[in-house]
Amino acid sequence: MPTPSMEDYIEQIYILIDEKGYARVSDIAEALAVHPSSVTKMVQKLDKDEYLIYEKYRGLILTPKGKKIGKRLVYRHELLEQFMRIIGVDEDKVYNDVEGIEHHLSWNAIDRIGDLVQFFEENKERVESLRGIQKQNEEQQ
Ligand SMILES: [Mn+2]
Repeated sequence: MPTPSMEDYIEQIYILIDEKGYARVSDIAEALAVHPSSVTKMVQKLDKDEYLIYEKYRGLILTPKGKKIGKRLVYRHELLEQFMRIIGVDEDKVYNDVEGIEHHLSWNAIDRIGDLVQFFEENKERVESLRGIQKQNEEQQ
């Protein structure tokens, strides 16, 4: 299993390739706000662990294993953002909160959160009813 830091890289590389067709070391460094030399180091490790293939002057491509996990990591991030919005977290906190928790939940918890999101998505009255409780609680504070 990749470490949290490896997960951040794989997730970002997957997004870059999905959006631009390629992922350069400089783009990855910018997206993750890290030094390019850290990216090179991590990319070499990811290559060694067979998540991607890195050729110095030709860029990098994800292996099937890297693609599969990248896709899951992006799904997990998006699901958790959806979850945060459903439970009513302030929009300006959603992204950072997801970044803070995404690596620390089991896939079991992710699947159950998926059920919960589905439960609310299937019937918007459920969201309204949750908002009612939230309003009550905020008024009591
Ligand atoms: Mn993320």
